[in-house]
Amino acid sequence: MSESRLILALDVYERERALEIAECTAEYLWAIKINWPLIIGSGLKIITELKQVTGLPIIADVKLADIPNTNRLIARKVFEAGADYIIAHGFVGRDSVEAVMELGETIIVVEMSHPGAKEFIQPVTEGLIELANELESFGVIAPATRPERVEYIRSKLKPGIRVITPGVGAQGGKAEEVIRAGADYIIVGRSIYGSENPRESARRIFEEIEGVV
Ligand code: O7M
Repeated sequence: MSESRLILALDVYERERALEIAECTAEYLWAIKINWPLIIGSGLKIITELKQVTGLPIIADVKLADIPNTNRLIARKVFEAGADYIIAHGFVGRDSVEAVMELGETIIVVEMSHPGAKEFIQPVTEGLIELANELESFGVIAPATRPERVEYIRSKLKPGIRVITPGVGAQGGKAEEVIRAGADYIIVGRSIYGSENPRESARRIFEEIEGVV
């Protein structure tokens, strides 16, 4: 089996449910992304538990968007809890992002997947791509709902900076299409954890993108 390019967005509240879904889908995943719903519902200790159960990297999607000191205070606790990657907003400025990057691998949001992203974020995507290039972040977040934007963002990014794309499935993005557009990884939440058979759903998406170049 080739290395997976699928990231599970584990947006449930309950610890037991999270661990159960993580364990049964792990075989088809590259990493698990946790967001505020799971952190609020189960606490930061869920990171260690997920790692123990799956052995996978954990991406903490806390979307940091504060002054450097506050970003640093939050990021420190999240990395101490075992997160391998953290997600930060770039629009707050270089100093805020740098404060996070000093502590660990960082993924910068350069454009979002929802319709409202066109109002304020898309107009500044260009500058956010430049920021990611200058700081050489681990990766960026780009919208799977707009494959043409993924292609554009990929074309402007330094090689080696990963393009990570949420919005597949529930938000309308198509896994294979967005990988063809240049995404390194896709993020899928509801279409896996909300399905009747999360393992089977993860397997189907894994197979859909396996081998796509
Ligand atoms: O597949 P879904 O729609 O159920 O879940 C998508 C996940 O990706 C969910 O955790 C969102 O918070 C996240 N996400 C987006 O959907 N759109 C974005 O533009 C950005 C993110 C994200 O992961 O940001 C880092």
